Amino acid sequence: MARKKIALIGGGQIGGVLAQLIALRQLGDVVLFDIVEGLPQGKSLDIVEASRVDGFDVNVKGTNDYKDLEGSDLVIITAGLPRKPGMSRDDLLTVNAKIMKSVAENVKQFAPNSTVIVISNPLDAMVTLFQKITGFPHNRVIGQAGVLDSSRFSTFIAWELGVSVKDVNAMVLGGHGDTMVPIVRYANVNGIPVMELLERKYKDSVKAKEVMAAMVKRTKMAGGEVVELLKTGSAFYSPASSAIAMAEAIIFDEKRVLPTCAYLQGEFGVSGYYVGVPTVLGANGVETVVEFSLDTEEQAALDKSVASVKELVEAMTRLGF
Ligand code: A3D
Repeated sequence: MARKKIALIGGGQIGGVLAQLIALRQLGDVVLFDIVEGLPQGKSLDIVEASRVDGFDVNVKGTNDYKDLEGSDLVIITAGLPRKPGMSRDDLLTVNAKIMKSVAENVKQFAPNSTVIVISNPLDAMVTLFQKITGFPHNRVIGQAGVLDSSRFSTFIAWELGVSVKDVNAMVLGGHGDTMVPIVRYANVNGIPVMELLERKYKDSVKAKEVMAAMVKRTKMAGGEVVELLKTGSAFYSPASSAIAMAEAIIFDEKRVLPTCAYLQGEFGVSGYYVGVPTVLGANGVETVVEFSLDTEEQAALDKSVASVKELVEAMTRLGF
């Protein structure tokens, strides 16, 4: 079987980690694109020069030429500015929409058959814009956010309960902003509801609810927490790992059920917008949106999150994108 060709648009913090992870896991040959001359070439050379040590056998090519994307099976986009302390993701809208427009036009021209994972923020708007410009089928244009937000939520639960994070299942839905919706009711440790475990731990249901509320709040603000600490950029290891999980599901046709920023056509009461929901990810990208019933509170929280996604998309349209 020929090796897959994976193009990474944006050779910054996330792009670099993505390239290294793809090489280490031998998922395919990598083309690392950036507009900054020397940056993708330097990072690619640095990664490849570890191939003997790490024992991987794939090519990693740095480029400033979109033509090198030709034949790409998968494209992962991180081009765009990250947040600085005090900024919201939405503050990046104008500058990153301009960047996404040029990226989309070039991906459309040079990698028309690729499946695309967008990571650039504000995520829901950037995925929407990319799809609008390329006209690629919605199942082949998706965004990474929910895998990371869910992993953050799971990490906090594991710390709180003193259990392996590998046994925690917790999901975050909605837009990738402060209104995201961690689903508490279905959060579990190997099938055991997290709320029951918290109630047993504290022998007090009010305290258990407070502890959960704090974890939910920390999850929603987790990106900002890292930004405040780093001061010069945003999270990059965990977003890269999260996109790799999605890429593997697509490359190996795994049919994994992962929260994905996917285009909705009536599911969860939403039509015509990209929002984070559980999906089956396989060779065809989003193969199904996995619907399940939300209680009144969860649906209200999701509706609020969708409203903020709509606002963002409308703001983008007003800006002429
Ligand atoms: P950074 O290290 O600045 O890398 C971005 C790269 O994009 C830089 O190397 C730029 O030179 C490059 N770039 C700028 N304009 C263009 C262009 N027109 N074409 C190609 N490349 C260009 O940022 P980062 O890697 O830390 O973050 C990248 C994006 O991901 C930002 O928008 C972040 O906000 C976003 N992000 C998303 C998540 C999610 O979970 C959705 C998490 C963390 C960061």
